[in-house]
Amino acid sequence: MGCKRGTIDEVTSPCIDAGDPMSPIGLEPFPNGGIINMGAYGGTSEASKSYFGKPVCETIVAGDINGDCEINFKDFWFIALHWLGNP
Ligand SMILES: [Ca+2]
Ligand SMILES: [Ca+2]
Repeated sequence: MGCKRGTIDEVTSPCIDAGDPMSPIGLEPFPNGGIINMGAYGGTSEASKSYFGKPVCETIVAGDINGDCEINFKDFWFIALHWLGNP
């Protein structure tokens, strides 16, 4: 993996959302992509925010789990992934 400890790149970091999908997001600020970041800051309030190639939506839509401003199968996938799961 190209995710080196201490690498901080707000936009292109391969660490963003590269953690275990089953791990709790922790304190990652929204939008956090629905997946914990890899690296020293993953799951903390210092984690890099996910980047979707467009400005972050200003209104947080209920049901938009990963914060890409759209409610689609990806959000359902995140819900299903953690459905009845142990945090
Ligand atoms: Ca994340
Ligand atoms: Ca979404």
